[in-house]
Amino acid sequence: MEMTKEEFKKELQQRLKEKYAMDINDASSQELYNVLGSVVKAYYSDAWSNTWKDYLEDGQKQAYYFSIEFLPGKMLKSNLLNMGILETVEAGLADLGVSLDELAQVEQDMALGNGGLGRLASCFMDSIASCGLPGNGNGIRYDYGLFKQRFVDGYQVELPDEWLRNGNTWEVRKESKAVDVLFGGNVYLAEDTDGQLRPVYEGARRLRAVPYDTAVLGYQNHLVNTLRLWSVEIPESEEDHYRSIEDRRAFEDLTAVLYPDDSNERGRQTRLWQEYFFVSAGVQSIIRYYLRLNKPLDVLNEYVAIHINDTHPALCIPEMMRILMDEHGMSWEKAFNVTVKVMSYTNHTIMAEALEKWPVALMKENLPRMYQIIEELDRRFVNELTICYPENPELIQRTRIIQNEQVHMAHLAIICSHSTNGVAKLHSDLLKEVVLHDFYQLFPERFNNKTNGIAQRRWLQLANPKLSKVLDQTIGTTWRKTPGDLKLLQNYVEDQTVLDQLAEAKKSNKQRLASYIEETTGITVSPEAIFDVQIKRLHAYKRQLLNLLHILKLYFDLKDDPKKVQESRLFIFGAKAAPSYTYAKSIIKAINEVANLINNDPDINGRIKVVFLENYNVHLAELIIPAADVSEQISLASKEASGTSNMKLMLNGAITLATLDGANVEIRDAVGDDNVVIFGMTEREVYQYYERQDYVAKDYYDQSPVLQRILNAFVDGTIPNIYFEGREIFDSLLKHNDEYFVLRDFDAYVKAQEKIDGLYRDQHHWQQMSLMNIANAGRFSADDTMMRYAEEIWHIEPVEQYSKKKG
Ligand code: RUG
Repeated sequence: MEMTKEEFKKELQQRLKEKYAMDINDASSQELYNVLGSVVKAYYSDAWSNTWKDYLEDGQKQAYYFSIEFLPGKMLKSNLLNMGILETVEAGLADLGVSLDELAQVEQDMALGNGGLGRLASCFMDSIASCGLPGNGNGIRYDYGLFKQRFVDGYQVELPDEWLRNGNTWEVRKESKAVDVLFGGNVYLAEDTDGQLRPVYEGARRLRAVPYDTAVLGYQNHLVNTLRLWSVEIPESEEDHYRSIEDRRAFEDLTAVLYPDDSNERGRQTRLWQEYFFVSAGVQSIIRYYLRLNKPLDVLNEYVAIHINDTHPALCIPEMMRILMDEHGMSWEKAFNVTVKVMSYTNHTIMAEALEKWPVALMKENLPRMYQIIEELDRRFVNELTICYPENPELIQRTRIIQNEQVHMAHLAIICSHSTNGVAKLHSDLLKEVVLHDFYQLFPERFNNKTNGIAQRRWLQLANPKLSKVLDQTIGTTWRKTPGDLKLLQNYVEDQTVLDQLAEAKKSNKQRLASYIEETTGITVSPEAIFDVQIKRLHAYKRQLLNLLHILKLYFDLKDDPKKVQESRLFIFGAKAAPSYTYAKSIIKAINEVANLINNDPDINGRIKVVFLENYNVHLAELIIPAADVSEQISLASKEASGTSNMKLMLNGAITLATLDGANVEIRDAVGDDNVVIFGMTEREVYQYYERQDYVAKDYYDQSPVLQRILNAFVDGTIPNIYFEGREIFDSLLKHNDEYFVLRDFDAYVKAQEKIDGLYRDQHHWQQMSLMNIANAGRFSADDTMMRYAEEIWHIEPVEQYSKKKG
């Protein structure tokens, strides 16, 4: 994949002529972007097909990462970076009078995910390829990605995300690889001509799953894996089955929209269909590919690993059983044995409401064969446990797959796979000790931790070229391939020149963000202020409300004493709320109204500003994160499984202000107590409250005039235009006893914020802390995380190593 600047320019101009019969000067940005995309694609196409062929010829074991969400963001620059031609292309375009940055803006963010879960899947895809690992993604090609968020009078309004409107340069439709997926109808077992019992389907709906493949380029290693996303179509042979256009539409819409909910999934038929659709299509295509290897199916696990990312793809298990038994005549025992060895599962939450369950009736009606297999899996599990633990029927009741007329997807995933992992040490411990304790006792060897990681190339090299340059000049360039080498930066903690350069890079990123804020919101902000950032989905447990209460405290303090010594602060929020989550939407409205109040109050004179940026997405994250001074990670301890914005912000030199939750604990361990600010209850204290049931939020209000003034502001008109929302928030804290202990942690949070203020005042020391954060962020590289999945769960090896062994 090599190319000189002149070759690139020639190729671009040639293709522009071929496609649009135009010269550079006449082409629109969209046209240029399309052509640039096709040039880039042509450059990696050989490597893509070679990777595929090599895997096949070598009989290489491959991992398949099944996820209902992928959130890759824009791909142009990351593809160029990974191909090693970012600078060549940038310079070539500049020669032609075109800015790469401007062209990159034309690309629509591929937002086929809600937040952390989907973004993690995409970071993993990048790292799998960059580590030379044979691994592919499998998901859904939604016609509409996560909704576009607009604020109208401070309220969140959701608009459709028509990301495919101008086509998608990166995907390749693979009609010949389509498979059929069956839904509904009746299934019964009947003897076939060979005497075997086989399922007979009556009245089932047959839909076609068509794959769209996207290349996933490894970082400068000539390896190109595949992200396969499935789209629904109606097979020609089935067209007569549709009585009306509306009837047909309902099926065609199966892959139309992403469910805009990241943790509280309501039981919906379409969602269940989506889950089965991409799982069935994916497993079928894996088996079809495997059969080309001419190996027996009972050693499938030596060639294939399937990863179930959260429970949404857990139907992989019965679907694999179905294919092995119904289509290939394997016995139940053998099929189960292989399936367990092939499958592994990651849990991403301990929140009970987010642990998926499907009503038996719904599953039976829509996926009758799946249900039959699940029922048998459950029956056999119960039988086995009854033999092993005859004295413990409660254990059986608690762990079985089908309970109270519901299918528990996490139970299915744990019982029928060989590995269950959490996504940060604390989270994995909680799974073992509390949430999945029964399963841990049954299958201790299956439980493990794999702390999340981030694609450091995107979040540092691409998002923060200024900092990257300082790093190159200071510690050389090896960190670009080996993020652990960022550690070398620690040697410069006393070097004022380096500290100044880091400060300069941060300032320039803050200026860039300040310009964006001014352009998009009209609010003028000073790059001198502390940029205090909370970017994540809006959810009560993440406690954006705690942040808001503190902002109000600062506001009232300054109103009372305009001379109060306090660093200027810019509070930046980015968050989408699920459209049906009214409480989260009320918090958005409240933040926006507080922002209006404070930003326009002449007494405050700009010393505090609050900006809620619309439509938080991957691209915006790339702009905000490099500019952040403070990283707000303030969820109630035990609730955030890991978090990943915490890692991205740390890597970009922000100081973490955090509770000991999720991966914050490991961030603290990595940088040491002196380089983070920790506050609030520990997860143990939270559990103690749950046990004693003695939290009384109102006591905190009654005893604190400060809290009284702040909370009253929500209902007494101090914060304007939030009559209903203010009451809802006020009541959630006092009448409904503050589910996420916001009031309990408030004082500690205020003190922690005061500490931040003091630390920032000493700029030299602040820069040292910032440096230590960058230097110690290497361990959160998704490359390392993926190597651990590869070695300990999937048992796959980097291709290089594999070839060496063969040689
Ligand atoms: O809430 C979690 C985050 O803590 C975590 O970092 C991320 C990736 O592991 O997954 C998020 N998550 C959890 N998204 N959806 C769920 C529940 O299904």
